[in-house]
Amino acid sequence: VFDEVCETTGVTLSRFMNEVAMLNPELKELAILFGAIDTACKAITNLVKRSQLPSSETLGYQGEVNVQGEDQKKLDVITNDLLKRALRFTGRLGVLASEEEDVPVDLIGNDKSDSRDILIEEGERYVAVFDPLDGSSNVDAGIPTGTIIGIYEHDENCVVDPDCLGDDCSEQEAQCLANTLQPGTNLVAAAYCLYSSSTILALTLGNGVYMFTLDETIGEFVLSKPNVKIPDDATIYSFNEANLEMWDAPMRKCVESWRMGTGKSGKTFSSRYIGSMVGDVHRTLLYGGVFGYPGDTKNPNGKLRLLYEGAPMSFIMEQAGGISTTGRKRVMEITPEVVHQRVPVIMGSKNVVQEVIDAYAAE
Ligand code: AHM
Ligand code: MG
Repeated sequence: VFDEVCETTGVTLSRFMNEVAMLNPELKELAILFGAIDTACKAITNLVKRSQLPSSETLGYQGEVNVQGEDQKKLDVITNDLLKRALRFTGRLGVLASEEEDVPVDLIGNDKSDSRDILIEEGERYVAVFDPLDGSSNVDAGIPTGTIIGIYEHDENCVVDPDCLGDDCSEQEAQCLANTLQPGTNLVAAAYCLYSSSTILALTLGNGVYMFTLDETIGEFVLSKPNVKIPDDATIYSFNEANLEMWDAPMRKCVESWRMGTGKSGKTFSSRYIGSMVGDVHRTLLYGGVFGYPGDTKNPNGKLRLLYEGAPMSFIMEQAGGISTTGRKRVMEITPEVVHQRVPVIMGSKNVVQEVIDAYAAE
């Protein structure tokens, strides 16, 4: 019976994670976190899909005036709460940081945002960093959005005593919250979920990239692309070119050479830009090319956030055989100093991104 089920459904995400956990018992807890991610991403799929319907209960269609700003904000908040709750109730999380939380949330000591007690399991604990709905300003136009998640190990000695007082308490808290400020090289897992014509969940546990497509007929993520590798060469670039005049000179020169066909490949490039990082990176992984949000004169560190956008997406890109750089440095090697720190990101096909690194080096 089991074989038959698998033949009809393929390898589901839960089966995949179960097998990973059986072969690597130390990853058992990680598999439980992915169970929460699995459910949260399915729920977010439905929220995004239904958000523009007049009958949408969660958002309540407000008509033309309010549909822009207000509903958008609501969706950000709802998806943040959804993912946060899904992850924390696994009992395997020590602390989390999110684009939608001003400061990291300590889940062991005193998460003041939710008064319900949760059981914290003994054993391995993790730190989750995420952007629950990246590119959410696109939702009104039905344009793809995505969730980005990074998982780090938690320092097991770090527990805030719920009865601590004053300075003692803030010191303990600060130390625990600093658990979120780890470089990408410490990531044990990263994932993104793309909400588009299909819902696609891509993940890495540090051993290649696996993509799962949501099969809505059975409500499961099914393995659709095992061990994805990005092409080493391709002729697509993906930048907000309106900022070109403000970019660092090496970046500008590279894009200009790709336009003219005077880059290393000698070919003229095409431009593709959704303005939704998950969608743009997903396409780049599959078709090759380069996606970036470089530094410019107004924002020397670009727009994207290191912790929950730059680092997890760079981990996935590198695991698919690509490169991710600021132009001067590997994104994965940067230790964040603050949670919402920004970072210039240029990632994609090996040979194309190498041209950017070379241009910066020649500066
Ligand atoms: P957000 O976190 O506020 O949604 O912004 C991040 C998004 C990315 O998905 C995308 O790559 C970038 O912003 C696009 O920015 P721009 O509109 O400046 O091109
Ligand atoms: Mg974002």
